[in-house]
Amino acid sequence: MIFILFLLFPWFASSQFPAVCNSKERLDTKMCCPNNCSGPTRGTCKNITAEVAAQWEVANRTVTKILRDAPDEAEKGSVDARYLWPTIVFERVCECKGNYGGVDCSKCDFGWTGSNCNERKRPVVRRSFGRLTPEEKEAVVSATKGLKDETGYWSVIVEEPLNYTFGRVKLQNVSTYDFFIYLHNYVARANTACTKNVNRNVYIDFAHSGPVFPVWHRHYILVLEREFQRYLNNDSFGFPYWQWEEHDLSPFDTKYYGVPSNAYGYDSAVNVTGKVINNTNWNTICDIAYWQNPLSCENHWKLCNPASDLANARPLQRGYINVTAAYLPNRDEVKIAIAAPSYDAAGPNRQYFRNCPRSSFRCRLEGWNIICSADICVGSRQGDIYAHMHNLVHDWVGGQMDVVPAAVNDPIFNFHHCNVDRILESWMQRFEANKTNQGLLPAYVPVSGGHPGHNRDDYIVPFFPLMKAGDQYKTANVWGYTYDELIPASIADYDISDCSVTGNCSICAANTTCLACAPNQTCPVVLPTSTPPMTGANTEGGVSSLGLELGLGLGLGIPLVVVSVALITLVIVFIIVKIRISPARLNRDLDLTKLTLET
Ligand SMILES: *[C@@H]1O[C@H](CO)[C@@H](O)[C@H](O)[C@H]1NC(C)=O
Ligand SMILES: *[C@@H]1O[C@H](CO)[C@@H](O)[C@H](O)[C@H]1NC(C)=O
Ligand SMILES: *[C@@H]1O[C@H](CO)[C@@H](O)[C@H](O)[C@H]1NC(C)=O
Ligand SMILES: *[C@@H]1O[C@H](CO)[C@@H](O)[C@H](O)[C@H]1NC(C)=O
Ligand SMILES: *[C@@H]1O[C@H](CO)[C@@H](O)[C@H](O)[C@H]1NC(C)=O
Ligand SMILES: *[C@@H]1O[C@H](CO)[C@@H](O)[C@H](O)[C@H]1NC(C)=O
Ligand SMILES: *[C@@H]1O[C@H](CO)[C@@H](O)[C@H](O)[C@H]1NC(C)=O
Ligand SMILES: [Cu+2]
Repeated sequence: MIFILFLLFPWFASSQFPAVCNSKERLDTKMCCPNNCSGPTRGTCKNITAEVAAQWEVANRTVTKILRDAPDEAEKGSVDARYLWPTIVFERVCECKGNYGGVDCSKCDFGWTGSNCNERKRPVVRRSFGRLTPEEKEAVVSATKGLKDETGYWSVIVEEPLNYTFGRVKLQNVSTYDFFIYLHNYVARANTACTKNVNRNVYIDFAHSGPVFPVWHRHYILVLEREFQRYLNNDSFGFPYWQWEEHDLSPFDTKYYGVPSNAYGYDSAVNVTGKVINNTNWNTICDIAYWQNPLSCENHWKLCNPASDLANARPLQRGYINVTAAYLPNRDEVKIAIAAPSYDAAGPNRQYFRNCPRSSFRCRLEGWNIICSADICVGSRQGDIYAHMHNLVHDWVGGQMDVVPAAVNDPIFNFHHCNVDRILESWMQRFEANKTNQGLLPAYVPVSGGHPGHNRDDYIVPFFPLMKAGDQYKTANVWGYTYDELIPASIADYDISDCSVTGNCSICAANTTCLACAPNQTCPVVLPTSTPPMTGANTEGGVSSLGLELGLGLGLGIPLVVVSVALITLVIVFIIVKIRISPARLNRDLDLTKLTLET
């Protein structure tokens, strides 16, 4: 029965927005309740305006006001539909009962199966790309191309209303893969480049640089995995991860996703050639911020229009564009990240952003904190303070991957983020697996006061059907998947607060002995491998906030970092000195016009 429904309404697969809601009537009535939500047994069509308004009431008002007043801004000229998501577009949507799911409740929620969706789905196993059989790798590669070429499931916003009483959004039906590129582009729209004008000096992003980062991307991979399962007609397909902490380079093969490039500099990026990717076969979209001046607000603000981008599609590229010396983080750095005691933590001005206290797992994972380990030490107070962990991997790949709004054009993005999710799961399991700490998974924070989209009860923008950040914050088994291998936390969580004033120390032991140095020294210190004490200490490293005060971004200042790509026997170390931007820029207050980026 489900199967027949599926054939009849293939576009009910799930999420922004089901293609079937791309009709004048549905847009005019602001109602997206396909199939009448399979009601009354499975779901009902509900007006969510009051609920969404209440959520936004508790969010940071400075940001809410900027978004609300958007039409006043000459640069924008239209309403920002992320505001009160998704009610600018649809006010009535399906609310599914029990474990039913999907936009019309005809499917089961993640992790459930059976005709009544009351049986637990046997968890799919997500494995390292390198450990897949040649046939399995081949299936992933061909499905990537298949999803790039199929349409009929999704539609995206290509025009927003002129103001709150006049005009409607315009949707465009897009290919399944392009839908994912778009999602990521849309959340980060105008995040950095527009901080001075459109966003009035406030960094606004609905997926990055804030508490929602780990769960936003967890949800993203779940939705993506489901599309691969559908395309491959294989319910037990687990999305593979790129095990970059082991410096596994197996996805980078001309047989698969093309080779990496270590060319440095914006102009030296190279075109990617792989099995399904070449100049004519893999059109990029939403990449204007990559191709044109990434610092231009207009390029960041412009809504992505997949159809018109198609007309002048450019090749996918790789190569360092802005970080002097990127490298792949290693296992010890990941272990240090996993040692964090809290999910997230507010900085000195009560903000959850980049200047996070050391206790914040989210910050360590995303890559805003200096992270050092025995054989490699990154992080310099003078240099690339933002280039760590997840951020750094984006830098290492370069090309579109290194510019937030364009990043998903490179399919490597997905394998990277699956690994990021595996690190999140490793961190969660530290608490879950410890019997004495059962159920003591640190709480999702904040409940209120954070930027909209980042609070516990906020709907994650721009997904559809709707999902709350705090609801997504659950271990993988709840969502019906698992990893073949997690990373154990076996490194003590050093409290660097005591020696945060000693210029060159990046990581210090609790007794203030400096264990690793920055910026250009490697400290051959072997970190102890004891189990981390879960102190819950909430200390402020002062590192990132210093960077903010100086207005440092990636590539600003004098980055001096050691690059080390180790392939069992091969170790390449090189140091590059580069002065990126004139010192005058450093004097500006809170200049966040970072051009590379952190997805
Ligand atoms: C939803 O409810 C609000 C008031 O609560 C109302 O203004 C709006 O028209 C309703 N929308 C729909 C699509 O029914
Ligand atoms: C988008 O695709 C859906 C499903 O194929 C279709 O019902 C709808 O009419 C299309 N909308 C437009 C504007 O092309
Ligand atoms: C489904 O996908 C998994 C990989 O996740 C693979 O091992 C299995 O062979 C696939 N099953 C079929 C029937 O293709
Ligand atoms: C990349 O492809 C574009 C468009 O086909 C071409 O103009 C350019 O020369 C290529 N760049 C390199 C480095 O091959
Ligand atoms: C609200 O957000 C603004 C902009 O990011 C920030 O400066 C301010 O500190 C935030 N307020 C609170 C109470 O977090
Ligand atoms: C401080 O701690 C480090 C690492 O645990 C240790 O190697 C060092 O000997 C200690 N120093 C002192 C003075 O106790
Ligand atoms: C380390 O970096 C500083 C500037 O950050 C520079 O003055 C010094 O010469 C460098 N030392 C080495 C050994 O490269
Ligand atoms: Cu991202």
